[in-house]
Amino acid sequence: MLRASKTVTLVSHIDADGITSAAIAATACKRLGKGCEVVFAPKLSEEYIEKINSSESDLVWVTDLGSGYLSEFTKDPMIITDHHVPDPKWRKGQTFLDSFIDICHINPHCYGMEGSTEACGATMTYLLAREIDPANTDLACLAVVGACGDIQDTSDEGLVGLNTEPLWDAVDRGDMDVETDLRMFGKETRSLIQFLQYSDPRIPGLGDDSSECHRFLESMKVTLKDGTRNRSWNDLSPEEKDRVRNGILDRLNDADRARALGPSYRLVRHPRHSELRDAKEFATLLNSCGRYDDAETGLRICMGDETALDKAKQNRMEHRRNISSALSMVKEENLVRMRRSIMYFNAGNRIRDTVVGIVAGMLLNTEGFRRDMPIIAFADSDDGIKVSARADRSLVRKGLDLASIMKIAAEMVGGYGGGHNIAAGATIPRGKEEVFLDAVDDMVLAQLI
Ligand SMILES: [Mn+2]
Repeated sequence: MLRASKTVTLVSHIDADGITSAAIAATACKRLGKGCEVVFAPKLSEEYIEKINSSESDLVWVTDLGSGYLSEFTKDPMIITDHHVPDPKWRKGQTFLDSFIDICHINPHCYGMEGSTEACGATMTYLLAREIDPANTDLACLAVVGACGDIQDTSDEGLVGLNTEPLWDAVDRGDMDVETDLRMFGKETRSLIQFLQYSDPRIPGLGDDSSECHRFLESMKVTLKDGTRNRSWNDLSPEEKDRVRNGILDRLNDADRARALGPSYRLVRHPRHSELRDAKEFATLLNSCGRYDDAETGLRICMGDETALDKAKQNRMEHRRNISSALSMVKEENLVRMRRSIMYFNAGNRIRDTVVGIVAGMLLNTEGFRRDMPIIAFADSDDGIKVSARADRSLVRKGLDLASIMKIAAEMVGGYGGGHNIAAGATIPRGKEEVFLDAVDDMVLAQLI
C-alpha cells in the first residue's frame, strides 16, 4: 500500500508516543522517497476525521490514534498503527462484502495482546517500519521513548510484550543500554538535590526539604558539584550510586521500594547531561512540546534537528513554571474540597486543561494532602469541562479503578471518559460538575469498601 502511494499524509497524536510514532513513520516514508506531510491532532475530533476523509494524498497513515474510530473513515487506502481499543462497531459489523475501504489496521488488540501495557503506538508503527526496511532499526530507540511516554515501563521487568521488540533492536545496535537502577526522574539533567527532593515515590524525610537532602548526601559522602557544575545522578560512580540507592531504599516502605527500582533506558548516542540521553526525560520533553501546541518541535528533535532543542527547552521551562504556579495557586487559595471519599478542585480557566491532570497528580505527592483518597480536578476546555482523576497506587491495590468510574459517571451526565485505573479523565458538559461528583463519590466509596 505504502509503496504504491506517491504522497502520504501522516496523522498522529500530540503526546510523546504520538510524536515518536510520527517521526518513525515520516522517516520510513522519506526513505521510500514519498512526499509526506505530518498533521498532529490532540484527539480525533470530527474535524480531523473530516480532514482524513477528504485528504488528497494517495494514502493516509494514522499513528497512535484511529483504532477507536475505524467505522468513521471513508478515506481509501489507509494505514492505522495504533494501540487503543478498536471501534467495536467495526469489528462486529464489518465483512469483506460491505466494506470497500482498504484499511490496513495494525493493533495489538487484534492479536490478543494488551494495548495499555504491551505495545504503544510507536512500537506498532516501528514494527511496520522495520518490516518495510531493516535499516529502519535505527528508529527503535524512538519507540522505546514512546513506550516510556505512555508509562508502559512500570512493571517490575520494565518494558514487556511487543515493546521489547524495539528495545532489543536498539540494544543490539548499541544505541541503548539498560541498567537496573532507581526509576526516579531526572537522571541526566536534574541536580542531585532536585533528583531526591522531587522524587516519585516521595522519600520520607527528603521530599520537599532541600536542606535534608543536602545532609543526606553529605552523610553518603557524595559531593554535589563537579567544578562549578551540579552533578546529576548519572555522574555518580557505581559505588556512589550503590551507597545512595541503599540509603534511599532503607527509607521507603515495601511497596514504594518495589517500584523505586527497575530497568532504566539510556540512549547512549546522545551526549551526557542531555535530556535526550534518558528515555523518560526524552519523553517528558516531547510531552511538554505537545502540551503547548508545539508537537512539530518535538518531531524535529526526534528527526535529529539539534536546533529544535532550544525551542523545546523553552517549552519545558514554561511547562514547569505553569505547573508550579498552578500548584501554589491551588494550595494558597485552598481550592481543594472534600466529599466522603474524594478530594476535588475546580481550576476554571486558570489552569490549562492539558496540565490540570499533572497538577492533580502532584498534589497527591505533596505534604499536607491526603493520599488515601483520589483527587478529581476540573478545568474549562473547548468542548466542556475537562476532568482529571488521579489516585495513589495503594488505592488501586485496594480495588479502585478510576477508568471505569470516569467512564460511567461521565456517561451519566452526557459526557465521555476513560483511561487507566490509577489515572483517568473525562469531558463533561458545563454545569454538570456537582451531579458528576456525586456519582464519582458513590462509586469510589463502593469500590473501596
Ligand atoms: Mn499512545
